[in-house]
Amino acid sequence: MSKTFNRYTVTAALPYANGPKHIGHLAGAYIPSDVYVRYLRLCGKDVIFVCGSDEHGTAIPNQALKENTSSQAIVDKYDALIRDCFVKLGMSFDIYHRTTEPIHHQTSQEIFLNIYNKGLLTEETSEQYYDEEAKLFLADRYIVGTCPKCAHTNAYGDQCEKCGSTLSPRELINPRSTVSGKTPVLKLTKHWYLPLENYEPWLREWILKSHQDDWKPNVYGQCKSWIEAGLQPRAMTRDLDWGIKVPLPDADGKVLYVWFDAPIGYISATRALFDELQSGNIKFATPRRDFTGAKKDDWKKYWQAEDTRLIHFIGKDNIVFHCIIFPVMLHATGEYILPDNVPANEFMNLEGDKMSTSRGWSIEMHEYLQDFPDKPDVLRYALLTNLPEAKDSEFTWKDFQAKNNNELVAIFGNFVNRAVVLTQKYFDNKVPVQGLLTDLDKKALDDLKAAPAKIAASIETFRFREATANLMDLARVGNKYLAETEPWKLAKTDLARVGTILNVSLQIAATLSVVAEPFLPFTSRKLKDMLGVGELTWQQSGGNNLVKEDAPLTYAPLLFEKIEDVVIEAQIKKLMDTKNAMELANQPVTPAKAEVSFDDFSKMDIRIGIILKAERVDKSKKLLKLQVDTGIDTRTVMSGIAEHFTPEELIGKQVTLLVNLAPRKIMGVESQGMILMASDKDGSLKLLNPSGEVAAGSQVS
Ligand code: B3M
Ligand code: ZN
Repeated sequence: MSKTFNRYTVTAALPYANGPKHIGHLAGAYIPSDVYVRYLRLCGKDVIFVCGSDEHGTAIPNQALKENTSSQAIVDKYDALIRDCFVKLGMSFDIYHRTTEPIHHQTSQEIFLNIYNKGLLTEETSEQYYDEEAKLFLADRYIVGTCPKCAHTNAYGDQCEKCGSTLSPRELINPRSTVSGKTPVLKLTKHWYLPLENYEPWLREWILKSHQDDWKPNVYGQCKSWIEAGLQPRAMTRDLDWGIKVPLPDADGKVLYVWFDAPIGYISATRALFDELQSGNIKFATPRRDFTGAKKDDWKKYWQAEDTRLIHFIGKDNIVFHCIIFPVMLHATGEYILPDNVPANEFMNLEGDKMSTSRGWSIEMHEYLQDFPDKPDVLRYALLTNLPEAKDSEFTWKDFQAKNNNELVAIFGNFVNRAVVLTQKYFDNKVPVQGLLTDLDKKALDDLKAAPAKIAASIETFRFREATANLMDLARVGNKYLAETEPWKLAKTDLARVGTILNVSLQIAATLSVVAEPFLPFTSRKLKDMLGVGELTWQQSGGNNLVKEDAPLTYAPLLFEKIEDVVIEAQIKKLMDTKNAMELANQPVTPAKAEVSFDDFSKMDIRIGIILKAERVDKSKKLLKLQVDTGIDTRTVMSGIAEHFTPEELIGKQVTLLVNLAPRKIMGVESQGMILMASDKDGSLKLLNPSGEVAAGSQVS
């Protein structure tokens, strides 16, 4: 017997405000959760949708180091960027909060003390990795090393991004500090641990027994393997100066582990929502429904009432935190409900490789919006039809183009456009009389009637790819109906019949405007305005009288436009260029050569010369034959720079050259010296010339 729920709390993983977020994050947690909540709202459910920036953890100070700024500046910058992108991509949170807000610190410390005062945390002094040069204990993300499971050489202290294994720093082989690069030492420090092992029987009951059928196999499976592997105590505090202070007297220099405070961010965001709604002092709330009469303490209904359904939307790398650690924390307090489902998605890859901002192999949300500002729904649709719901999936720009051109334009847009344009042409832009229905009309209306329930069934079971396909199937019904009835051919002979066909078509379009809203909110808005149907509920969709006879239609441009090959080719080139640039930037610098003595160095006679002549060398792609005025004499020097400079551009240039290098024959020509060049990471060669004009023969020392 499934439980009856009277309200919903839906959360989407709080993205770290440590940098831009890419479209893979959208496919993981954000688009699915938005579809789900928008659907619940259309069904009139009491639902809140919370998210916000995750602003603690080592990812933030790490980025601050890279950008040579403060952690606060980093979270301010990226919280704003991510927040803006979510708005432009139609994420309909009721609040997008921040974990640096005081109410979050307060809520996190309350929950920590609740568990601590119950004696449910264990205190342990143990050896942790310490960076002697940076003078700081190294939290998980500050340590990298070789993964013991897959030998990936840059695995983090808590997780290997390559094989997804959850690790502890001591498991890493050849650990090194990401701060100083040095090998860390072990140093004693005290922390407070959540003894997960004590909750194994309870977790077996709560997850393995009662959620065996309703949690997705990928989620259930990961939880099962975690529990079967034997749960370990997990430190809930860290030696860091960025984070929420541990509210205990003997905890100077210690903060709450980010994965202790971050999930509490959902609760503090809910508290902030009702604080703001009740006070009217709106700072982060963007209420998407009528919250009239909301009271400050209403947040408790959404987190402490057993008839509330709590659903966490996340990516697979967050499963253990949302299904094991956070539920244990909530259970330990004895005051909170537990997630009823955690429909985590796997990863979305990009053009055959794992998406990664740091490797330059990603499509950042803000970059997409810069290039396609008027196409948020196209991205939503392309992602929805490729969601990694059961296994990793793939985004390719070609597929993005195909989904837009072959489905959104050719089916959805084409159907609506023909129905509206023909109504405009033959019926003065007013909904025609429906009149007598043929079997074909009735079939179309039967398919229409059945569509919302099919889409709903998929959404209710978190199968959003299938739900999106069911949505497009309704547009196909309309498209096929027009193709079979060909009203444009009947206008001269049977206008009444044309009217019936267009009326039925507009009924289909009206339902599309409702059931498309969770998936394509911007298109849905345009369609509703075009048809003048107002705000219909999910229950009203599928009906045969949503658009009233003689009601006026509002003209609107095409819902979707074709995307040309040249646009896609430019995106693919941009992706390759970014990746290449990142690879170069991340290329390690050539290590220094063995030490030489000053005497060794002083034997070299390095001068500034001027190139008088330059010519290509037959049968050689690389060589140029140069005549160089060395100030001492004019001599011939052969140099492998033909692929980097034309002879013409070298004439008159000052160069740095080693004049006492023993002469040697190159391609039959005696070369008397060597031009010194800088070889850049991308393999290009740059001349070394003085910062100002100097006489030929000037010595370099
Ligand atoms: N900040 C997301 C991540 O792993 C992490 C989620 C927190 S949800 C409480 O990037
Ligand atoms: Zn690994």
